[in-house]
Amino acid sequence: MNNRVRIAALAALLMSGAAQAADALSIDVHRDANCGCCKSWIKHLEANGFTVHDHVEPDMSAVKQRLGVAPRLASCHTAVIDGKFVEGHVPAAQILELRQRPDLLGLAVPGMPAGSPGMEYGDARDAYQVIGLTKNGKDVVVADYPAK
Ligand SMILES: [Cu+2]
Repeated sequence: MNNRVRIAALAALLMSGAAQAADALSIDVHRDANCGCCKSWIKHLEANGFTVHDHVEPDMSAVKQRLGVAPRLASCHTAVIDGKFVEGHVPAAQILELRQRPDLLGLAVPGMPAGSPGMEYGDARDAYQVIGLTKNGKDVVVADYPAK
């Protein structure tokens, strides 16, 4: 390889790295048209540096089925990042953690617990857990938020 080719190859490598970093936090959110708490969760993601692609869906249960969200894990909106699902009001911190967990197909906060991101009612918080679905179909606790 002569120097010019080497420099061009290096530049291409650096640029692809930069492009990856730039869209690394890109996330697709699927939701019903009139879901207010879904919009609040989107604001939480944007405040934490995510670029959100918002998709209004006519049939969320079909979306959940297509994305492999088990009914026991279901909530309102369903997001997708890196080909993995993020179901319900999952905090940004665990979405970042999901990217380091090749064992997981996705994350969920089942139901709509008060005090989770996008479900704020003053300072009140229900106890809730962030559940990971493993490739073996098992639920594991990824984070535990106590009531307050
Ligand atoms: Cu909700």
